[in-house]
Amino acid sequence: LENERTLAIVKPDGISGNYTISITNIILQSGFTIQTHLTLHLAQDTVTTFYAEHSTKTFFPSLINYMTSGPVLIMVLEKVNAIADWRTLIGPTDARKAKITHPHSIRAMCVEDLRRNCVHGSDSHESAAREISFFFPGYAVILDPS
Ligand code: YYY
Ligand code: MG
Repeated sequence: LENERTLAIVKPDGISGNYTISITNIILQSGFTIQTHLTLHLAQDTVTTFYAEHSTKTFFPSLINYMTSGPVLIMVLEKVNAIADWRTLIGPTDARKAKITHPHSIRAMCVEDLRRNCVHGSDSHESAAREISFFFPGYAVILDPS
């Protein structure tokens, strides 16, 4: 089994709610390594491009507002099966549902809300490849075989 990488983001409500340390502890205790990280206050253009797949959705303006409302912590996580395992750890998109169906998930721990759901995770190999290189050019989703 090969290591793979995924992109994780602690969103503005995760930072302002002081969940960063709890979240990074969960990440490390779950066997991920943090390959690189960056704290940024994202610009509207950056979020618009990052979430381009959602540009036609009714929630898009509120998503842009939310993601530009404060700094975020962006990380590249690595382990075997990183992409699926990080999605499992964060839980369902709607944190109100996460509290019921996935009470130990990160989203259930942090939030009450559908829109402000505390964390991001790449949803597929293709997304992870695109999202990692979007913020960290030179970092690949899979390590070079050597
Ligand atoms: O991948 P994930 O973050 O779980 O959900 P997406 O369907 O990709 O939506 C991205 C982001 O948009 C979500 O984390 C919250 C927000 N959002 C929303 O505000 N309202 C919705 N009905 C669906 C998603
Ligand atoms: Mg998504």
